[in-house]
Amino acid sequence: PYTIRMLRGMQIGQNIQDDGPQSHLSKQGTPTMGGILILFTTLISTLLWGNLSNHYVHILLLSMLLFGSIGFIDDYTKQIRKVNKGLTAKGKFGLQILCGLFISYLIYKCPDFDSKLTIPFFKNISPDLGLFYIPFATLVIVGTSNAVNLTDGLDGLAIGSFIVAIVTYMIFAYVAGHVQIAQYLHVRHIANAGEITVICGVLAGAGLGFLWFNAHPAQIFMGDSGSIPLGGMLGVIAVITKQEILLLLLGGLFVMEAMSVILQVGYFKMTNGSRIFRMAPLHHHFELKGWGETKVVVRFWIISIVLALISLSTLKIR
Ligand code: 57M
Repeated sequence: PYTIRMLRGMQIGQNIQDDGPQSHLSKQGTPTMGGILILFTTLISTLLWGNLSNHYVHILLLSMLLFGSIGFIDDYTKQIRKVNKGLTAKGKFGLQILCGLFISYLIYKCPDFDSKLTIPFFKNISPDLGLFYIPFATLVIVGTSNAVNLTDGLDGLAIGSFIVAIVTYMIFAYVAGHVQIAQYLHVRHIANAGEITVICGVLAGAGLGFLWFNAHPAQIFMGDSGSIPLGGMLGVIAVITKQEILLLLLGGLFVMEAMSVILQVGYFKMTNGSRIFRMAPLHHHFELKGWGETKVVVRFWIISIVLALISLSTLKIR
């Protein structure tokens, strides 16, 4: 509440564009950049509970810092300096790719890391990408960062689905980092990856704390300072735990939202103005069909939970 009051006092409030669903106009001025609070909490808890000599912990904290800075610069220019509309789309994407490449290179260079892929439901197929692992991991990290950002358009939607995904990865990280359990489940053992469990737990806790205030009607939005680093970290965790392909299924909701934008924009350009959906990203389509905001959010959470349960089943069904 203190931060919300402070942001209000500093007039860091969301400017609602009038081309979106009309129901969003009442959200004008809602304090934003709450993501900083999530990142700060994550940092403090990781420093308290994480093993600070673990290189995967270093990489994740660095990812948070790099992607958090991109989101912060965008929010800062939009919300505080109010000089322009934030970073240009190309500028933001370029910075994300640079950070993604750097982080992927660091992961690739970790002594206990290999460039083989895990294919969900198939335990005997694991193609080795070699050096191509770096662009592949960059695609996963940058794609996830953008997909979570696009999903962040309704109260509680992005953070709720993020918590579901991160709790699932918490289980995968524990399994991959535990020699006996990994062996028993025929999952690739990744030495030192068990420590990622702590960061997943921390992110889930910080996310729940944020959701308390972001639940409809939201008292605060996370802003790009939240959605870009949270998505980036989710991608990095998928890469470190060697469950990158699984993210397509586990994060299926984020994929669906991003695909709806790609399809809508592509079709819009091809046909000079026709649309597949009433509005993209997909959550706006259902809002314009008359579903209430909470109905869309809760139903999308249900989809996330079902996808998480199917993803967990890959631990045994393979
Ligand atoms: C993120 N940001 C929200 C908030 C949040 C290419 C195009 C599809 C891009 C896309 C886009 O800009 N996406 C980026 C969407 C915004 O939320 C802020 O942004 C942060 C996340 N980055 O934390 O600070 C609005 O979302 C609502 N919101 C909530 N509760 C929350 O907890 O209600 C957010 C968090 C907030 C608030 O209203 O203001 C956003 O939607 O702008 N663009 C779009 O998404 C636009 N779509 C569009 O133009 N579709 C076109 C096609 C052809 C491109 C179409 O389908 O016809 C929509 N967004 C807006 N207006 N503002 C629709 C039109």
